[in-house]
This record gives sequence, structure tokens and C-alpha cells, in this order.
Amino acid sequence: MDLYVCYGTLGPVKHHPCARAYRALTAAGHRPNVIRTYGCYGTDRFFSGRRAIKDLTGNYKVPTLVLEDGTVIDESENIAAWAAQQAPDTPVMDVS
Ligand SMILES: N[C@@H](CCC(=O)N[C@@H](CS)C(=O)NCC(=O)O)C(=O)O
Repeated sequence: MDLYVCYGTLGPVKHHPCARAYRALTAAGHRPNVIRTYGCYGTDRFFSGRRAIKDLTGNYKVPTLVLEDGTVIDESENIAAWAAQQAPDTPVMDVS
């Protein structure tokens, strides 16, 4: 799966939507390919990655998640909700 973000995934989840989406995915066991689109602060349309996102979602904002089957999930809260519901199977460690 591809996770389109702004400049990265750092920062507090409360204030940075890309960090929120990334941490929700990784906390649930997903390992998304992180694709930086740059932009922000009104400059989004100057960046090809953001224009590609607009073609996908109708808006320039990230994070946007694109699944292997082409499904597009926009908005950090929607990505976090999907991550929680679709956790990949994780092996159970035998500690006996
Ligand atoms: N409600 C959105 C907000 C997303 C958002 O503001 N993303 C920033 C990057 S962290 C952005 O794309 N800003 C572009 C802009 O506002 O022009 C979400 O939670 O996903």
C-alpha cells in the first residue's frame, strides 16, 4: 500500500495528519510505502505529487492511502479507522 504524505511522518499525531495516518497504520502492523508529495501552505498545486492526489481524491490534501487493489482512502481519520479494522495477521510468538 502507498501512503502519500506531505514532507514526512514526523511530529505529534494530534497536530500532523500525515503522522496520525502513518502511526495508525504501523501500530496496526501495516508497512506502507511512504511517498512524499511536498507542498502545503497553499503551494500544493505546484507539486506534481499533489496534482496526482487531486486527480485521485478531488482535493490536494494528504495523507491519502492507496491500497494494492486501487482503493483510495482519504483523510487521516478514515485511514486510522481502516488501519484498526484491517490489521494484517500477525504471528503469535510462542513464549512457553
Ligand atoms: N482533515 C485532513 C487534513 C489534512 C491536511 O491538512 N494535510 C496537510 C498536510 S499534513 C495538507 O495537505 N495541507 C495542504 C493544504 O492545506 O494546503 C486530514 O486529517 O487528513
